Amino acid sequence: MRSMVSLFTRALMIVGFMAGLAHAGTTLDVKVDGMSCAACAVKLKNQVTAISGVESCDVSVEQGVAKVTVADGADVLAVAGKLEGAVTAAGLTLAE
Ligand SMILES: [Cu+2]
Repeated sequence: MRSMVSLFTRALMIVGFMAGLAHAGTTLDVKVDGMSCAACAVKLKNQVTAISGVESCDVSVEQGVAKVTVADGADVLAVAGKLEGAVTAAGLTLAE
């Protein structure tokens, strides 16, 4: 099981990656392990779009990636910090 320190570091890495992109429509690419079919993608999309501040989420099962678009004016750090929980709730795991 991952430590909270690890989760926090991951969130910081995601936010750091897009630090220069503090505009509306910022997109985070989240790599996910465990997706095998369209149902996995739908579950993940539903979990991610339920996060406050997420405008949309497009999931590619083939690439194992969820493209998360953060809403205009949303707190990107808060969104990033909730992504792993959404992935876990969908029965999947964040890729290392
Ligand atoms: Cu599936």
